[in-house]
Amino acid sequence: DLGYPDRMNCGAELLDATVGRLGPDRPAFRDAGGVVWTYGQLQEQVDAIAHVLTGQLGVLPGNRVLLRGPTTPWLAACWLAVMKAGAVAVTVLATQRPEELATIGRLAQVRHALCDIRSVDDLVRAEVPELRITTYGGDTPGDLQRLAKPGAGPYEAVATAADDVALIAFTSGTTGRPKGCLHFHRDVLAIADTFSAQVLRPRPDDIFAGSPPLGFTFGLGGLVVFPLRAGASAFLADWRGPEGLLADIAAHRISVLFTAPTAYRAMLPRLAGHDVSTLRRCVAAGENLPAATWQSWYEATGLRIINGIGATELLHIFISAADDAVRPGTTGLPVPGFEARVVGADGAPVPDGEPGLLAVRGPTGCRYLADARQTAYVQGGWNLTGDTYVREPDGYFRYVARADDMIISAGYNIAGPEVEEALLRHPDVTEAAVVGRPDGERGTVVVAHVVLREGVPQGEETVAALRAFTKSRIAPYKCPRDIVFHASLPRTPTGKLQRFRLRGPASE
Ligand code: 3SK
Repeated sequence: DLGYPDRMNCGAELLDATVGRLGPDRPAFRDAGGVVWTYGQLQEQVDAIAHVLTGQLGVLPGNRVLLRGPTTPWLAACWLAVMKAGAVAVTVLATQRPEELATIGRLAQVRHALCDIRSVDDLVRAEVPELRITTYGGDTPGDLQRLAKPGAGPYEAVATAADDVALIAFTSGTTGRPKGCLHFHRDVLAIADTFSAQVLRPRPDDIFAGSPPLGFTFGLGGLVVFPLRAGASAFLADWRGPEGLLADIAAHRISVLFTAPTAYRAMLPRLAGHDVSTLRRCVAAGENLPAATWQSWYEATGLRIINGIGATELLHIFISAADDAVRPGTTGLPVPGFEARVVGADGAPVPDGEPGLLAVRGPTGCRYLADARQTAYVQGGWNLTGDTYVREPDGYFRYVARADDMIISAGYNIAGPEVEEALLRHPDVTEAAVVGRPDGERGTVVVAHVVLREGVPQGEETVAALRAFTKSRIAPYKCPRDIVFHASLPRTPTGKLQRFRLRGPASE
């Protein structure tokens, strides 16, 4: 029990309470243009936006407000204003296309949108019925700035109930069918008071940065909720590739980094010439972190990556470990406040050391918006995440594969990530995705889709070298029958590998 009162507003708790505790003068957000907003300035902006929402726009508590734009302090301020106004934020990605926006608009029944001027065209094209779009930001002030009345003064946050819905977060849909996940005001604080406070342990002088967008709860938590709850600051800018992130770390003296395993891998060969000595915490989530990537980052920087598994359904990370508790090759232990176990198809726990389905429960949990898949995801109060895991005898949880990514070949169970891990240890491989392909003889055969280091030839010699390399590391029955080279692998807008797009005949 995190002891929250029945009435609380997460926007007020994150912003007003922090200003009350630490004063208005500390930096809150920095942007790519070098602008720094102090907590006091952020509070003024947020309150001005909240006045426009409830005044000129007529937004009522419980109304759904879609938020869309690049990662900027303005977007974060709009989110906080929606929270303080007691409305429900529907966060989408600036990269989502009209068709996806139309689906989200229809499912969430949004009637209002706050949208960065630079991202408005596709939202207009989505033709969401009765949607009133108010633009903000960019170099030219949008409607929001024009509507704001100077001197409107402080805005008193709506006294929402702790279990009023604050946020509808859409899953990125690795299989293309998005689901809206409802999260309460108390859930937003719970992720800060569990994973952040107890595993990450940020300090007020920390500067956060990272690649996940605010429309992905990995980014919203890591770049807005966690820094504000700790009285720290965040550098808010769009992902500009591994070189861009490394340059930002050096230029803005970043100390806490949130990004995906792929980005750590992509930064590794580019570390030389970039000062990353200000980093003290590195978090990886969004997909499996191979032990090889953890080890290489540790050797190059001396930093132990805090691996984590999170889910939009549970809002943020629920299994993780930091510092001396890290065991490379595992995800870690249940975050304090969460419980986890590994179960069989019947829902009963399987013995330690045996693979099964990961089940989790804790202060946050899945409530899908009008979606029949709820009953499959939550059973007996446990959230079934769709991942195959093993609980080791020492209580650590080790990722095996997404449950639907297990490959059964000639009666053998093969976990794609184990084969990927073997391939990724080869110095010429930068990305690997291993899937099954139907085969008349063996049922399914293992196919590896690989991105090579720049300049490595894609010919038969490389195929033979990778085959020999994997055979020296894992049992021959797990080794790829075919190896297909790609310039990049298909990913969702939040960076998750779309293995389903690689299944079927091996082709470029
Ligand atoms: O979806 C994920 O993988 C995730 C990871 C960390 C935090 C939040 C999320 C949604």
